[in-house]
Amino acid sequence: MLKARIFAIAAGLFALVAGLSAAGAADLVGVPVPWSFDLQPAASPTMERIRDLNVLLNIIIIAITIFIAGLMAYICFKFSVKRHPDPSRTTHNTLLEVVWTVVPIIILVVIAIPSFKLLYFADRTPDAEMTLKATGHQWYWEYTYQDAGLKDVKEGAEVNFESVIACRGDGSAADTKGCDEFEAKHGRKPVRLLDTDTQIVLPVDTNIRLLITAAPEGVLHAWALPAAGVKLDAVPGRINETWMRISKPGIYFGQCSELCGKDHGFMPITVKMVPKAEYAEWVRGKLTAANRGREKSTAQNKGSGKKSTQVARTK
Ligand SMILES: [Cu+2]
Repeated sequence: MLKARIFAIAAGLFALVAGLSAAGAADLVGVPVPWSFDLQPAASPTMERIRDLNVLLNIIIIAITIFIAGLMAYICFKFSVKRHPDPSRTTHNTLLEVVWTVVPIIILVVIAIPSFKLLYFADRTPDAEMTLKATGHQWYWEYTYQDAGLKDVKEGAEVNFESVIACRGDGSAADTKGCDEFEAKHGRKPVRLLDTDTQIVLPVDTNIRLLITAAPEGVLHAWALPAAGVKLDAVPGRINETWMRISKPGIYFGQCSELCGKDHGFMPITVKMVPKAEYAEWVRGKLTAANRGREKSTAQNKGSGKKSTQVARTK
């Protein structure tokens, strides 16, 4: 009876959790749901490997915990004063000392090998198809498509925009304004503290090189997109590199993940993954506008004798 009831509760909990993770895997990825746990569903090869490593580590941790707890219970029972009034005076046991030194070393090696493989895998991709640079400011992100990934786009063309939190959504009058604007534009309420006024649009099934840095006059930030397994420090005066490849279209959420100051909690990251054709259309629209501005500023710079600020494509 009791067994059946425990089984029913466990099955119910499992169904609830499975349902919630399915809900989390919908169009909006990375939205918090009540009672959820575990990592976000993997959307990139890096995240798949992070999840695998997580499973391996959990198996090792649980096995060690059970072994140590069992050993402690056995010792407490077997060698209590009542059952073992006359303790042994043994101080050394060579075999035991070798075992308890060598076994942890083997465990660490078993952990280190996949860890290093994963570190190098996430570090960079040998064949990046496009390059996105993210710059952390106090307190928002700026994005530059240094290489938009279109073969026919001329050198120096790039897209640049700032991405600021859509609204803080804490209910105060000043904050609801942005929320209403967002809802009018997107037809849904903004996800609290995760939606931005300008989404990063990226193509699916593309190796995207990510360059992460922070404004020279600013502070440390970290660009993180959990579903893609990306979390990298944004350091003033330094460019860190990583990459991602996401296959499923959708809107992915992340946040600044380095305590950076008073508005650390208000600099989210919103990535919209779209089919390649849709991305090409979007980026072309942005490029035209960007180049028009660039041509104008180049003409002005020439007039004033300044050098052009064009940036060469990274290829
Ligand atoms: Cu930050």
